[in-house]
Order: sequence, then C-alpha cells, then structure tokens
Amino acid sequence: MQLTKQQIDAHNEALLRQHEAKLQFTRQEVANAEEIIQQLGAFQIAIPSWALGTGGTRFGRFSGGGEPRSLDEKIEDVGLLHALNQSSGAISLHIPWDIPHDYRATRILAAQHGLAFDAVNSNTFQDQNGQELSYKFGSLQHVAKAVRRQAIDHNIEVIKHGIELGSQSLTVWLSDGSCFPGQLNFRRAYQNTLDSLHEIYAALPDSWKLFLEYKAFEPNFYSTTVGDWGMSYSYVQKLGPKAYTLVDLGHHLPNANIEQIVALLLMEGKLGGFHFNDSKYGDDDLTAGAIKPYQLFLIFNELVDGLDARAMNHATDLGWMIDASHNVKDPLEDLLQSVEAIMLAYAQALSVPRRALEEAQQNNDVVTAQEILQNAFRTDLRALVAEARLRAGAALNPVGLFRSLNVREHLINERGLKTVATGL
Ligand code: LRH
Ligand code: MN
Repeated sequence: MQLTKQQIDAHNEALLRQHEAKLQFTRQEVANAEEIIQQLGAFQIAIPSWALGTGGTRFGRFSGGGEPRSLDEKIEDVGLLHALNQSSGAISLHIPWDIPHDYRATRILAAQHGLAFDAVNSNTFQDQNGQELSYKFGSLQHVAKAVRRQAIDHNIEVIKHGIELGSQSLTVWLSDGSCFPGQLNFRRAYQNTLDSLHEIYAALPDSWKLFLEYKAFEPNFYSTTVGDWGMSYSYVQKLGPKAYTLVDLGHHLPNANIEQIVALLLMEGKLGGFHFNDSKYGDDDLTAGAIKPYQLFLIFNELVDGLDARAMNHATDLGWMIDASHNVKDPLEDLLQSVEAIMLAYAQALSVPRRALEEAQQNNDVVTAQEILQNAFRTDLRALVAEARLRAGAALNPVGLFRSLNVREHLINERGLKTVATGL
C-alpha cells in the first residue's frame, strides 16, 4: 500500500491551525527551536526488517494479520512508515531471514520508497534447515574449529549481501555463552571469539564498520561471551579502527547507567550505534520511551554533548536503529511510536543550554544542573518534531493517519489474515 501526497496533505490541512498555535508557543519557550527543527529533519532511524510482523514469546504469538510475506513487502511497509514520518529512511536486514534474491530489483524497490540499507545483521544464534553443524554450544566461541569456520563464513556471506545492496556496516550479535558453571572455559571462549572476529573484520570493505552488540543474558543464562559494554569494548579495541560497540538498550542488567556507558564509549571513539527499544525487566523489546522516557532523554543528552565534543555529524556518524518486538500492538503503529519517542528525546537533548549546564557542573550547583535537565525533559517539544515532519512532506500525526486510512485493513485484504513475517 502506498500513500498519496493528497492523502497526507488532506490530513495535515485538518490539523494545521492547531499545530501552528502549538508551534508558535513552543518557539517562545525554546531559544533554538528553528535549529532543532532542522536537525530533526536530517535525522533518520533505521527500521529492523525482523520487526514488521507480530512478535511473540515461548508462551504464545497472536498475529494481527496482513504481515509482510516477503522482503519486497517488508520494504513496502518500511516505505509506508517513511511516507508517514519522513524519519524512517532506512531498513536493516537480517540474514537469512531476508536474503535478497535479486539485488538490482531490491535496490530499485527500496529507492522507489526513499529507503537506504542500514547495517546487515548476521545470525549464528539459530540452526537453519540443511545447516551442517549446530550452534547449540555457540558459534564464534565454539570449541570446534569447523563450527567457528561455518560461522565466520556466514558473516562473510552477509557482508557480500550488504555490499550488493549498498549497506555500509555489519552487526554481529552472538548468543554465545553458557548456561551452567563449568560448562565453558571463559578465556578460551574469548580467544576463539576474538580470532574469529579478526577473520570477519579482515573481510570488511575499507569504508565499512563492524558493530559488536553485547547482551547480559538470554538465550544463555549463566554467561554471555560478549556480555557487557566492557567485553565488547575489549574486542573492538583489539580488532581495529573499523570495529565499534553497539548499544541495545534492552541488553543491560537492571539499573545499569546506560547514559554513562554511552558517554564513555563515545569519548573513546568506539560507540558505533544503537538498537533503540525499552524494557522494565529483561530484553523486553518494548516501544522506545514507553517505560523509561527520562533514561532515553539522558542518553540523548550524553550523545549530543559527546558528538559535539568530537565534532561528529549527529545524523550520519552513528548507527541509529530500532530493535523491538510487537506482542500486543500493530507492528507499524508501534514502530511509528518508537520513532516519535526517539525524535522527541533527541529534540529535548538539543534544547539543553549546554553552557549553563557546564557552569552549574563547574560550580557543583547540583540543583541548577538538575533543573536544567528536567526543564528540557518537561518542556513539550512535540510541535518541533511535527514541524520537521510537515516540512519534509510527512504527516503531522502519523499514527492518526495510519488509523484513519485503515492501513492494516488494506494490508489484511491484500495479504490475508494468516500471513507470518520472517523474524523474531
Ligand atoms: C538480540 C537482538 C539482536 C538481533 C536480535 C533480533 O537480542 O537484540 O540485535 O539480532 O535481537
Ligand atoms: Mn538488538
């Protein structure tokens, strides 16, 4: 289903007067409102190809119907999101869930929807049909050289798919680890993983980046071989300048200070990018900003401060990706909400008066420092995010338009109720 400019214009027309009143008020509240609108306009968030269908847990999966049946339909769905918010201009593929069978046709279809290909993701956490050797006891860490070889070759194959599509980075997330004390020699697992990553790194084109994603637990529940930011950092330091750490917000132990981790990785020049989502307990993969919106703001506060300190380009120098799963919401509505929450946190961080904050910190004026941050978080900047969308030709209220056009109904009529998208 493709949206027309007329449909978007008619939607915006009805909301314009209310929007302009809110925008005018916000401009009075926020000194650098115009600058923020322009930076939001340049900011694009990649949509995961594996999160366009209904997610589930081991206890059940409740499909909503009209799910994409192919890579082409996934590209169409991301294209629809991008038409609604003009902030979802890239898709991140997961191999083998989304193997492109005709690179040229896939590139053309993506271009028609204004989409680029962000990081490609390898998968050595499942055994595929016909796979020779199992990853039951790990992949790059595995005690058997042949299993490590198989996993290295898969990652090199994923890079090849990415090169054909114009991607510029590989994300490696390893479920490798152990479930019981004594099961694994940690030092040997580390060394096997590092040696294997060196071979994958050697296969990267010069312009590419390798993102090494860490995770505290699941599916292994005693140790994870790339289990936290420190372990990932130690690997990427040894691998070389093209290797970076990827921060998935749901991959931390309870109460971890993620904004401090982000500040330090950025300072070290080893922060590669993000998988945005939210969680209350484990790797819940909930909508970004749905549970801990202040944490999301604090992360962006460190990002804006750290990116500017290194004169980095906000929009292009890090990988901005969502990684979520939708157990009870419409996948597309959930993704629209995640993009909105991320754009809002970024806008709030851009509105922080940096010099005043620095002065309060230098004076150990804790109250003023907190007041500055909380004022930025408590100031409603949604009109700035909406204005950035309006200027880009998108909808003032993406979820509202998605609903009023009965998009899900159209997709069900087109694809059927029982279709199941590849992915988690
Ligand atoms: C692991 C993870 C990883 C993906 C997978 C779909 O929990 O976050 O990024 O490969 O989800
Ligand atoms: Mn992830």
